[in-house]
Amino acid sequence: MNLSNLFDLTLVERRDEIGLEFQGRIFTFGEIDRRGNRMARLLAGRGLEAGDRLCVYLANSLEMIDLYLACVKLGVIFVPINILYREREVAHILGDAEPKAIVSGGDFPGGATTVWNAAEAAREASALSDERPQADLDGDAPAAIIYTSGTTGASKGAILTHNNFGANAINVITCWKISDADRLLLPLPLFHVHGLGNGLCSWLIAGYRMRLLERFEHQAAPQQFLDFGPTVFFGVPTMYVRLLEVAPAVARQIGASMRLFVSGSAPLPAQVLEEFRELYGHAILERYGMTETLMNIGNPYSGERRAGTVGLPFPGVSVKIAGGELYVRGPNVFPGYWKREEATRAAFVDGYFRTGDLAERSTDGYYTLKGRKSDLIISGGFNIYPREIEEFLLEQPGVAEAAVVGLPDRVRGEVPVAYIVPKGVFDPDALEQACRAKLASFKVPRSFQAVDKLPRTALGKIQKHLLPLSGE
Ligand code: MCA
Ligand code: AMP
Repeated sequence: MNLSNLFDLTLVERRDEIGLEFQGRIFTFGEIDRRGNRMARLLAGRGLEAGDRLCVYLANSLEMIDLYLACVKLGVIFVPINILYREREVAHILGDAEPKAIVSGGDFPGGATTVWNAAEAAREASALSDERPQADLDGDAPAAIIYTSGTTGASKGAILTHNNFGANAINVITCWKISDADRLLLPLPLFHVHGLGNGLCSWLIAGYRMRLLERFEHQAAPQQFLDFGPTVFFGVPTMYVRLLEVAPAVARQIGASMRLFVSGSAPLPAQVLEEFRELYGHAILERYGMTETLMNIGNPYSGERRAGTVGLPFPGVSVKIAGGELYVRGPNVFPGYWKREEATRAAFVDGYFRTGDLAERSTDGYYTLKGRKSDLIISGGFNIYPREIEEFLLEQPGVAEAAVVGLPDRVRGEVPVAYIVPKGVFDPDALEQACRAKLASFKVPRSFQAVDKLPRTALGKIQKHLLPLSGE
Protein backbone atom coordinates (compact mmCIF):
# COMPACT_ATOMS: atom_id res chain seq x y z
CA MET A 1 0.00 0.00 0.00
CA ASN A 2 1.09 3.58 -0.49
CA LEU A 3 0.35 6.44 1.89
CA SER A 4 -2.67 7.52 -0.09
CA ASN A 5 -4.30 4.13 0.59
CA LEU A 6 -3.58 4.55 4.31
CA PHE A 7 -4.79 8.16 4.42
CA ASP A 8 -8.06 7.02 2.81
CA LEU A 9 -8.89 5.25 6.07
CA THR A 10 -9.54 8.80 7.23
CA LEU A 11 -10.01 10.98 4.16
CA VAL A 12 -12.68 8.69 2.71
CA GLU A 13 -14.00 6.81 5.71
CA ARG A 14 -14.31 9.88 7.95
CA ARG A 15 -14.99 12.46 5.27
CA ASP A 16 -17.76 14.25 7.19
CA GLU A 17 -15.90 14.50 10.50
CA ILE A 18 -14.09 17.65 11.52
CA GLY A 19 -10.42 16.88 11.05
CA LEU A 20 -8.50 20.12 11.29
CA GLU A 21 -8.49 23.43 13.10
CA PHE A 22 -6.07 26.06 11.87
CA GLN A 23 -6.11 29.76 12.71
CA GLY A 24 -9.72 29.61 13.83
CA ARG A 25 -11.00 27.80 10.71
CA ILE A 26 -12.25 24.23 10.73
CA PHE A 27 -12.16 21.63 7.96
CA THR A 28 -13.69 18.19 7.54
CA PHE A 29 -11.48 15.38 6.35
CA GLY A 30 -13.48 15.42 3.10
CA GLU A 31 -12.47 19.05 2.59
CA ILE A 32 -8.84 18.23 3.34
CA ASP A 33 -9.02 15.45 0.76
CA ARG A 34 -10.56 17.69 -1.89
CA ARG A 35 -8.01 20.44 -1.25
CA GLY A 36 -5.26 17.86 -1.74
CA ASN A 37 -6.84 16.63 -4.98
CA ARG A 38 -7.12 20.14 -6.36
CA MET A 39 -3.55 20.94 -5.44
CA ALA A 40 -2.48 17.70 -7.12
CA ARG A 41 -4.30 18.82 -10.28
CA LEU A 42 -2.48 22.13 -10.12
CA LEU A 43 0.92 20.45 -9.76
CA ALA A 44 0.16 18.00 -12.56
CA GLY A 45 -1.10 20.85 -14.73
CA ARG A 46 2.20 22.63 -14.18
CA GLY A 47 4.10 19.60 -15.34
CA LEU A 48 5.04 17.76 -12.15
CA GLU A 49 5.15 14.00 -12.44
CA ALA A 50 5.91 11.06 -10.18
CA GLY A 51 9.56 11.18 -9.10
CA ASP A 52 9.93 14.95 -9.61
CA ARG A 53 10.98 16.94 -6.53
CA LEU A 54 8.93 19.81 -5.13
CA CYS A 55 10.75 22.04 -2.64
CA VAL A 56 8.49 23.62 -0.06
CA TYR A 57 9.68 26.51 2.10
CA LEU A 58 6.66 27.16 4.29
CA ALA A 59 5.64 27.70 7.88
CA ASN A 60 2.87 25.43 9.14
CA SER A 61 -0.14 26.28 7.01
CA LEU A 62 -3.05 24.79 5.08
CA GLU A 63 -0.97 24.99 1.92
CA MET A 64 1.77 22.92 3.49
CA ILE A 65 -0.78 20.15 4.15
CA ASP A 66 -2.31 20.54 0.66
CA LEU A 67 1.11 20.24 -0.95
CA TYR A 68 2.14 17.21 1.08
CA LEU A 69 -1.12 15.45 0.21
CA ALA A 70 -0.84 16.45 -3.44
CA CYS A 71 2.69 15.03 -3.60
CA VAL A 72 1.60 11.79 -1.93
CA LYS A 73 -1.28 11.42 -4.36
CA LEU A 74 0.88 12.08 -7.44
CA GLY A 75 4.10 10.37 -6.38
CA VAL A 76 5.92 13.71 -6.49
CA ILE A 77 8.73 13.83 -3.91
CA PHE A 78 8.06 16.38 -1.17
CA VAL A 79 11.20 18.27 -0.10
CA PRO A 80 10.45 20.51 2.89
CA ILE A 81 13.03 23.15 3.81
CA ASN A 82 13.46 24.56 7.32
CA ILE A 83 12.07 28.09 7.12
CA LEU A 84 14.80 29.34 9.44
CA TYR A 85 17.39 28.49 6.77
CA ARG A 86 18.95 31.42 4.94
CA GLU A 87 20.23 31.77 1.38
CA ARG A 88 23.38 29.72 1.75
CA GLU A 89 21.62 26.78 3.39
CA VAL A 90 18.70 26.90 0.96
CA ALA A 91 20.97 27.16 -2.10
CA HIS A 92 22.70 23.92 -1.13
CA ILE A 93 19.38 22.06 -0.92
CA LEU A 94 18.13 23.46 -4.23
CA GLY A 95 21.36 22.51 -5.96
CA ASP A 96 21.23 19.00 -4.58
CA ALA A 97 17.52 18.19 -4.88
CA GLU A 98 17.12 19.78 -8.34
CA PRO A 99 13.44 20.48 -7.80
CA LYS A 100 11.05 20.94 -10.69
CA ALA A 101 9.39 23.69 -8.66
CA ILE A 102 9.68 25.63 -5.40
CA VAL A 103 6.79 26.87 -3.29
CA SER A 104 7.18 29.56 -0.67
CA GLY A 105 5.00 31.79 1.49
CA GLY A 106 6.61 35.14 0.94
CA ASP A 107 10.25 36.03 1.02
CA PHE A 108 12.33 33.21 -0.34
CA PRO A 109 16.02 33.43 0.47
CA GLY A 110 18.08 32.73 -2.57
CA GLY A 111 18.28 33.58 -6.18
CA ALA A 112 15.90 30.92 -7.50
CA THR A 113 14.10 32.36 -10.48
CA THR A 114 10.72 30.66 -10.33
CA VAL A 115 9.24 30.38 -6.89
CA TRP A 116 5.50 29.83 -6.69
CA ASN A 117 3.59 31.70 -4.06
CA ALA A 118 1.67 29.23 -1.88
CA ALA A 119 -1.41 31.38 -1.41
CA GLU A 120 -1.67 32.07 -5.13
CA ALA A 121 -1.25 28.40 -5.92
CA ALA A 122 -4.01 27.54 -3.45
CA ARG A 123 -6.30 30.18 -4.99
CA GLU A 124 -5.69 28.83 -8.46
CA ALA A 125 -6.15 25.25 -7.28
CA SER A 126 -9.51 26.09 -5.71
CA ALA A 127 -10.99 26.50 -9.21
CA LEU A 128 -9.78 23.07 -10.39
CA SER A 129 -11.53 19.72 -10.33
CA ASP A 130 -11.39 17.90 -7.01
CA GLU A 131 -11.39 14.53 -8.69
CA ARG A 132 -8.62 12.32 -7.42
CA PRO A 133 -5.59 11.97 -9.67
CA GLN A 134 -4.62 8.42 -10.59
CA ALA A 135 -1.11 7.34 -9.68
CA ASP A 136 0.37 3.88 -9.74
CA LEU A 137 2.70 3.86 -6.74
CA ASP A 138 3.95 1.11 -4.53
CA GLY A 139 5.17 1.46 -0.97
CA ASP A 140 8.81 1.71 -1.92
CA ALA A 141 8.24 4.90 -3.89
CA PRO A 142 9.98 7.90 -2.29
CA ALA A 143 7.50 10.21 -0.55
CA ALA A 144 9.92 12.84 0.71
CA ILE A 145 13.53 13.88 0.84
CA ILE A 146 14.41 15.55 4.11
CA TYR A 147 17.73 17.28 4.49
CA THR A 148 19.71 16.48 7.56
CA SER A 149 22.96 18.14 8.51
CA GLY A 150 25.82 15.83 7.69
CA THR A 151 29.04 15.64 9.65
CA THR A 152 30.80 17.13 6.64
CA GLY A 153 28.91 20.38 7.13
CA ALA A 154 26.83 20.06 3.97
CA SER A 155 23.43 18.51 4.55
CA LYS A 156 22.38 15.30 2.82
CA GLY A 157 18.89 14.43 1.62
CA ALA A 158 17.41 11.41 3.40
CA ILE A 159 14.97 9.64 1.09
CA LEU A 160 11.87 8.52 2.99
CA THR A 161 9.50 6.14 1.27
CA HIS A 162 5.75 5.70 1.57
CA ASN A 163 6.52 2.49 3.48
CA ASN A 164 8.83 4.32 5.90
CA PHE A 165 6.17 6.90 6.78
CA GLY A 166 3.44 4.25 6.88
CA ALA A 167 5.33 1.83 9.14
CA ASN A 168 6.31 4.66 11.46
CA ALA A 169 2.82 6.11 11.78
CA ILE A 170 1.24 2.69 12.32
CA ASN A 171 3.77 2.06 15.08
CA VAL A 172 3.16 5.29 16.93
CA ILE A 173 -0.61 4.98 16.55
CA THR A 174 -0.55 1.44 17.95
CA CYS A 175 2.04 1.95 20.67
CA TRP A 176 0.51 5.18 21.91
CA LYS A 177 -3.08 3.91 21.62
CA ILE A 178 -4.12 6.78 19.35
CA SER A 179 -7.72 6.57 18.14
CA ASP A 180 -10.15 8.77 16.25
CA ALA A 181 -11.47 9.93 19.63
CA ASP A 182 -8.16 11.69 20.39
CA ARG A 183 -7.36 15.34 19.83
CA LEU A 184 -3.87 16.43 18.82
CA LEU A 185 -2.36 19.83 19.52
CA LEU A 186 0.57 20.12 17.09
CA PRO A 187 3.02 23.02 17.38
CA LEU A 188 5.93 21.26 15.66
CA PRO A 189 7.17 22.48 12.29
CA LEU A 190 6.00 20.24 9.45
CA PHE A 191 9.36 20.56 7.69
CA HIS A 192 10.95 17.98 10.05
CA VAL A 193 10.00 14.35 10.57
CA HIS A 194 8.79 14.90 14.13
CA GLY A 195 5.94 17.12 12.90
CA LEU A 196 5.51 15.49 9.49
CA GLY A 197 5.99 11.79 10.24
CA ASN A 198 4.60 11.54 13.76
CA GLY A 199 2.16 14.45 13.64
CA LEU A 200 0.70 14.74 10.16
CA CYS A 201 0.87 11.07 9.17
CA SER A 202 -0.57 9.71 12.41
CA TRP A 203 -3.35 12.30 12.10
CA LEU A 204 -4.23 11.26 8.55
CA ILE A 205 -4.14 7.54 9.31
CA ALA A 206 -5.83 7.49 12.74
CA GLY A 207 -8.34 10.19 11.79
CA TYR A 208 -8.22 12.19 15.00
CA ARG A 209 -8.88 15.88 15.23
CA MET A 210 -5.85 18.15 15.05
CA ARG A 211 -5.31 21.75 15.94
CA LEU A 212 -2.23 22.79 14.03
CA LEU A 213 -0.31 25.81 15.31
CA GLU A 214 1.84 27.99 13.13
CA ARG A 215 4.57 27.50 15.70
CA PHE A 216 5.08 26.99 19.43
CA GLU A 217 4.90 30.26 21.32
CA HIS A 218 5.45 29.69 24.97
CA GLN A 219 3.38 32.62 26.21
CA ALA A 220 0.37 31.54 24.16
CA ALA A 221 0.74 27.78 24.63
CA PRO A 222 -1.20 27.34 27.93
CA GLN A 223 -4.25 29.09 26.48
CA GLN A 224 -4.03 26.93 23.35
CA PHE A 225 -4.21 23.86 25.56
CA LEU A 226 -7.15 25.22 27.53
CA ASP A 227 -9.08 26.33 24.43
CA PHE A 228 -8.63 23.15 22.45
CA GLY A 229 -8.51 20.52 25.19
CA PRO A 230 -6.17 18.12 23.44
CA THR A 231 -5.61 14.56 24.59
CA VAL A 232 -2.27 14.17 22.80
CA PHE A 233 0.72 16.52 22.45
CA PHE A 234 4.02 15.98 20.62
CA GLY A 235 6.89 18.28 21.57
CA VAL A 236 10.63 18.77 21.91
CA PRO A 237 12.25 19.16 25.37
CA THR A 238 12.46 22.96 25.02
CA MET A 239 8.67 23.08 24.84
CA TYR A 240 8.37 21.03 28.05
CA VAL A 241 10.89 23.27 29.81
CA ARG A 242 8.78 26.25 28.75
CA LEU A 243 5.61 24.53 29.99
CA LEU A 244 7.17 24.28 33.47
CA GLU A 245 6.67 28.07 33.74
CA VAL A 246 2.87 27.63 33.75
CA ALA A 247 0.99 28.36 37.02
CA PRO A 248 0.27 25.12 38.96
CA ALA A 249 -3.53 25.49 38.83
CA VAL A 250 -3.46 26.00 35.04
CA ALA A 251 -1.06 23.10 34.58
CA ARG A 252 -3.40 20.79 36.53
CA GLN A 253 -6.31 21.93 34.39
CA ILE A 254 -4.35 21.21 31.20
CA GLY A 255 -3.25 17.84 32.56
CA ALA A 256 -6.82 16.88 33.40
CA SER A 257 -7.91 16.66 29.74
CA MET A 258 -4.64 15.18 28.49
CA ARG A 259 -3.92 11.53 27.87
CA LEU A 260 -0.36 11.59 26.53
CA PHE A 261 2.58 13.96 26.30
CA VAL A 262 5.40 12.72 24.03
CA SER A 263 8.92 14.18 23.88
CA GLY A 264 11.69 13.60 21.37
CA SER A 265 14.33 15.07 19.01
CA ALA A 266 16.71 15.86 21.87
CA PRO A 267 17.38 14.50 25.36
CA LEU A 268 14.69 15.20 27.94
CA PRO A 269 16.46 15.86 31.26
CA ALA A 270 15.20 13.49 33.99
CA GLN A 271 14.65 16.53 36.19
CA VAL A 272 12.25 18.04 33.65
CA LEU A 273 10.29 14.78 33.49
CA GLU A 274 9.97 14.81 37.30
CA GLU A 275 8.99 18.48 37.56
CA PHE A 276 6.49 18.06 34.74
CA ARG A 277 4.92 15.04 36.45
CA GLU A 278 4.59 17.05 39.64
CA LEU A 279 2.96 19.99 37.84
CA TYR A 280 0.76 18.32 35.21
CA GLY A 281 0.22 14.87 36.73
CA HIS A 282 1.63 13.10 33.64
CA ALA A 283 4.83 11.18 32.97
CA ILE A 284 6.10 12.42 29.59
CA LEU A 285 6.72 9.53 27.20
CA GLU A 286 10.20 9.98 25.73
CA ARG A 287 11.07 8.38 22.41
CA TYR A 288 14.07 8.43 20.09
CA GLY A 289 14.17 8.91 16.33
CA MET A 290 16.18 10.29 13.45
CA THR A 291 15.39 11.82 10.11
CA GLU A 292 16.85 8.75 8.39
CA THR A 293 14.87 6.28 10.45
CA LEU A 294 11.81 7.99 11.86
CA MET A 295 11.03 6.42 15.27
CA ASN A 296 13.31 3.67 16.60
CA ILE A 297 12.88 3.34 20.34
CA GLY A 298 10.28 4.62 22.79
CA ASN A 299 9.17 4.29 26.36
CA PRO A 300 6.12 2.08 26.81
CA TYR A 301 2.65 3.57 27.00
CA SER A 302 1.65 0.98 29.50
CA GLY A 303 4.51 0.23 31.86
CA GLU A 304 7.40 2.18 33.26
CA ARG A 305 8.37 5.39 31.45
CA ARG A 306 11.88 5.44 32.77
CA ALA A 307 13.37 8.92 33.12
CA GLY A 308 16.63 9.42 31.25
CA THR A 309 16.03 6.43 28.96
CA VAL A 310 14.40 6.26 25.54
CA GLY A 311 12.73 2.93 26.31
CA LEU A 312 12.26 -0.14 24.14
CA PRO A 313 12.55 -0.68 20.36
CA PHE A 314 9.35 -0.09 18.37
CA PRO A 315 7.67 -3.13 16.75
CA GLY A 316 9.61 -4.39 13.74
CA VAL A 317 12.73 -2.42 14.69
CA SER A 318 15.86 -4.48 15.36
CA VAL A 319 18.49 -2.74 17.46
CA LYS A 320 22.05 -3.68 18.29
CA ILE A 321 24.99 -1.98 19.93
CA ALA A 322 28.46 -2.44 18.50
CA GLY A 323 31.48 -0.54 19.79
CA GLY A 324 29.08 1.52 21.93
CA GLU A 325 27.23 2.73 18.83
CA LEU A 326 23.56 2.05 18.18
CA TYR A 327 22.57 0.30 14.93
CA VAL A 328 18.99 -0.09 13.73
CA ARG A 329 17.14 -2.02 11.07
CA GLY A 330 13.45 -2.06 10.23
CA PRO A 331 10.66 -0.93 7.92
CA ASN A 332 11.10 2.61 9.27
CA VAL A 333 14.71 2.90 8.06
CA PHE A 334 15.33 4.93 4.89
CA PRO A 335 16.80 3.36 1.74
CA GLY A 336 19.62 5.92 1.43
CA TYR A 337 20.74 9.49 0.80
CA TRP A 338 19.69 11.28 -2.35
CA LYS A 339 22.38 10.99 -5.04
CA ARG A 340 25.03 9.90 -2.48
CA GLU A 341 25.87 6.29 -3.07
CA GLU A 342 29.06 6.43 -1.12
CA ALA A 343 27.52 8.09 1.93
CA THR A 344 24.69 5.57 1.75
CA ARG A 345 27.10 2.63 1.62
CA ALA A 346 29.02 4.05 4.57
CA ALA A 347 25.81 4.48 6.56
CA PHE A 348 24.92 0.78 6.59
CA VAL A 349 26.71 -2.28 7.97
CA ASP A 350 25.16 -5.70 7.29
CA GLY A 351 21.80 -4.09 6.59
CA TYR A 352 21.84 -2.07 9.82
CA PHE A 353 21.90 1.71 9.80
CA ARG A 354 24.63 3.28 11.91
CA THR A 355 22.92 5.97 13.93
CA GLY A 356 26.05 7.68 15.23
CA ASP A 357 24.37 7.70 18.66
CA LEU A 358 26.12 5.99 21.56
CA ALA A 359 23.86 3.87 23.74
CA GLU A 360 23.59 1.33 26.53
CA ARG A 361 20.97 -1.34 27.09
CA SER A 362 19.79 -2.26 30.58
CA THR A 363 19.28 -5.88 31.54
CA ASP A 364 15.52 -5.39 31.16
CA GLY A 365 15.85 -3.94 27.64
CA TYR A 366 15.63 -0.18 28.18
CA TYR A 367 18.02 1.89 26.05
CA THR A 368 19.82 4.99 27.31
CA LEU A 369 21.51 7.35 24.89
CA LYS A 370 25.00 8.35 25.92
CA GLY A 371 25.78 11.12 23.45
CA ARG A 372 26.91 11.22 19.85
CA LYS A 373 29.98 9.97 18.09
CA SER A 374 30.12 13.29 16.27
CA ASP A 375 30.02 16.71 17.91
CA LEU A 376 26.40 17.42 16.96
CA ILE A 377 24.74 20.21 18.96
CA ILE A 378 20.95 20.08 19.43
CA SER A 379 19.38 23.43 20.29
CA GLY A 380 15.64 23.60 20.87
CA GLY A 381 15.31 20.36 18.89
CA PHE A 382 17.13 21.77 15.85
CA ASN A 383 20.40 20.09 14.86
CA ILE A 384 23.59 22.07 14.41
CA TYR A 385 26.78 20.63 12.97
CA PRO A 386 29.62 22.82 14.31
CA ARG A 387 31.65 22.17 11.19
CA GLU A 388 29.17 24.11 9.05
CA ILE A 389 29.45 27.21 11.28
CA GLU A 390 33.23 26.83 11.55
CA GLU A 391 33.57 26.75 7.78
CA PHE A 392 31.42 29.86 7.51
CA LEU A 393 33.44 31.69 10.18
CA LEU A 394 36.69 30.85 8.38
CA GLU A 395 35.37 32.71 5.34
CA GLN A 396 35.01 35.90 7.41
CA PRO A 397 37.71 38.58 7.65
CA GLY A 398 39.78 38.47 10.80
CA VAL A 399 39.34 34.74 11.46
CA ALA A 400 42.39 32.49 11.35
CA GLU A 401 40.86 29.49 13.12
CA ALA A 402 37.44 28.72 14.55
CA ALA A 403 35.91 26.07 16.77
CA VAL A 404 32.24 25.87 17.71
CA VAL A 405 31.02 23.88 20.69
CA GLY A 406 27.71 23.45 22.50
CA LEU A 407 27.20 24.82 25.99
CA PRO A 408 24.43 23.57 28.27
CA ASP A 409 21.35 25.79 28.28
CA ARG A 410 18.36 25.35 30.58
CA VAL A 411 15.72 26.09 27.95
CA ARG A 412 17.25 25.04 24.63
CA GLY A 413 19.29 22.11 25.96
CA GLU A 414 22.43 23.39 24.28
CA VAL A 415 23.51 26.59 22.51
CA PRO A 416 26.49 27.06 20.17
CA VAL A 417 29.44 29.25 21.16
CA ALA A 418 32.47 30.07 19.01
CA TYR A 419 36.17 30.24 19.85
CA ILE A 420 38.18 32.25 17.37
CA VAL A 421 41.89 32.62 16.78
CA PRO A 422 41.91 36.09 15.21
CA LYS A 423 44.11 37.46 12.51
CA GLY A 424 44.17 41.25 12.52
CA VAL A 425 41.20 42.98 14.13
CA PHE A 426 38.82 40.81 16.14
CA ASP A 427 35.27 42.12 15.79
CA PRO A 428 32.73 39.80 17.48
CA ASP A 429 29.77 42.05 16.56
CA ALA A 430 30.64 41.87 12.88
CA LEU A 431 30.93 38.09 13.14
CA GLU A 432 27.56 37.86 14.80
CA GLN A 433 25.98 40.05 12.14
CA ALA A 434 27.51 37.97 9.38
CA CYS A 435 26.14 34.79 10.98
CA ARG A 436 22.68 36.32 11.46
CA ALA A 437 22.56 37.33 7.81
CA LYS A 438 23.61 33.98 6.39
CA LEU A 439 22.70 31.22 8.84
CA ALA A 440 19.50 29.98 10.47
CA SER A 441 18.97 31.86 13.75
CA PHE A 442 19.45 28.78 15.94
CA LYS A 443 22.96 28.31 14.50
CA VAL A 444 24.21 31.80 15.42
CA PRO A 445 26.79 31.40 18.23
CA ARG A 446 25.74 32.98 21.52
CA SER A 447 29.23 34.36 21.99
CA PHE A 448 32.47 34.77 20.06
CA GLN A 449 35.53 34.46 22.19
CA ALA A 450 39.07 35.21 21.06
CA VAL A 451 41.71 32.68 22.05
CA ASP A 452 45.45 32.56 21.29
CA LYS A 453 45.28 29.05 19.94
CA LEU A 454 42.93 26.10 19.81
CA PRO A 455 43.86 22.97 21.73
CA ARG A 456 44.97 20.36 19.19
CA THR A 457 46.22 16.80 19.23
CA ALA A 458 49.63 15.94 17.84
CA LEU A 459 47.84 15.15 14.59
CA GLY A 460 46.29 18.61 14.53
CA LYS A 461 42.72 17.62 15.41
CA ILE A 462 40.97 20.18 17.60
CA GLN A 463 40.27 18.85 21.10
CA LYS A 464 36.95 20.50 21.71
CA HIS A 465 36.51 18.98 25.15
CA LEU A 466 39.48 21.05 26.31
CA LEU A 467 37.92 24.35 25.32
CA PRO A 468 36.84 26.50 28.29
CA LEU A 469 33.43 25.34 29.42
CA SER A 470 32.00 28.82 29.54
CA GLY A 471 32.57 31.48 26.94
CA GLU A 472 30.25 33.92 28.63
C1 MCA B 1 11.92 28.79 16.30
N1 MCA B 1 12.01 29.99 15.71
C2 MCA B 1 11.08 30.05 14.77
C3 MCA B 1 10.40 28.81 14.78
N2 MCA B 1 10.94 28.07 15.75
N3 MCA B 1 10.77 31.00 13.91
C4 MCA B 1 9.77 30.75 13.07
N4 MCA B 1 9.08 29.60 13.03
C5 MCA B 1 9.37 28.61 13.85
N5 MCA B 1 8.69 27.48 13.80
C6 MCA B 1 13.03 31.01 16.04
C7 MCA B 1 12.55 32.23 16.68
O1 MCA B 1 12.26 33.21 15.74
C8 MCA B 1 13.76 32.65 17.54
O2 MCA B 1 14.75 33.21 16.72
C9 MCA B 1 14.28 31.33 18.01
O3 MCA B 1 13.86 30.39 17.00
C10 MCA B 1 13.77 30.92 19.39
O4 MCA B 1 12.43 31.24 19.50
P1 MCA B 1 11.67 31.35 20.90
O5 MCA B 1 10.34 31.97 20.67
O6 MCA B 1 12.54 31.90 21.97
O7 MCA B 1 11.37 29.84 21.16
P2 MCA B 1 11.69 28.83 22.32
O8 MCA B 1 10.69 29.02 23.41
O9 MCA B 1 13.13 28.80 22.66
O10 MCA B 1 11.32 27.50 21.56
C11 MCA B 1 11.95 27.16 20.37
C12 MCA B 1 11.12 26.06 19.70
C13 MCA B 1 11.83 25.67 18.41
C14 MCA B 1 9.75 26.59 19.39
C15 MCA B 1 10.98 24.87 20.64
O11 MCA B 1 13.18 25.37 18.75
C16 MCA B 1 11.18 24.51 17.71
O12 MCA B 1 10.13 24.64 17.10
N6 MCA B 1 11.80 23.33 17.75
C17 MCA B 1 11.31 22.13 17.09
C18 MCA B 1 12.36 21.54 16.24
C19 MCA B 1 11.91 20.23 15.64
O13 MCA B 1 10.79 20.05 15.21
N7 MCA B 1 12.82 19.27 15.59
C20 MCA B 1 12.54 17.96 15.09
C21 MCA B 1 13.66 17.51 14.20
P3 MCA B 1 15.91 34.19 17.30
O14 MCA B 1 16.87 33.28 18.01
O15 MCA B 1 16.49 34.84 16.08
O16 MCA B 1 15.21 35.14 18.22
S1 MCA B 1 13.32 15.82 13.67
C22 MCA B 1 14.26 14.95 14.78
O17 MCA B 1 15.04 15.48 15.49
C23 MCA B 1 14.13 13.49 14.97
C24 MCA B 1 13.65 12.71 13.87
C25 MCA B 1 13.21 13.21 16.14
O18 MCA B 1 13.58 12.32 16.90
O19 MCA B 1 12.16 13.85 16.21
P1 AMP C 1 17.78 14.54 13.14
O1 AMP C 1 19.02 14.33 12.36
O2 AMP C 1 17.27 15.93 13.14
O3 AMP C 1 16.79 13.56 12.72
O4 AMP C 1 18.16 14.24 14.65
C1 AMP C 1 18.37 12.96 15.09
C2 AMP C 1 19.17 12.97 16.35
O5 AMP C 1 18.42 13.58 17.39
C3 AMP C 1 19.45 11.58 16.83
O6 AMP C 1 20.53 10.97 16.17
C4 AMP C 1 19.71 11.82 18.30
O7 AMP C 1 21.05 12.20 18.51
C5 AMP C 1 18.80 12.98 18.62
N1 AMP C 1 17.59 12.55 19.35
C6 AMP C 1 16.37 12.30 18.89
N2 AMP C 1 15.55 11.92 19.90
C7 AMP C 1 16.28 11.92 21.02
C8 AMP C 1 16.02 11.64 22.39
N3 AMP C 1 14.83 11.29 22.84
N4 AMP C 1 17.06 11.76 23.27
C9 AMP C 1 18.28 12.13 22.85
N5 AMP C 1 18.58 12.43 21.57
C10 AMP C 1 17.60 12.34 20.67
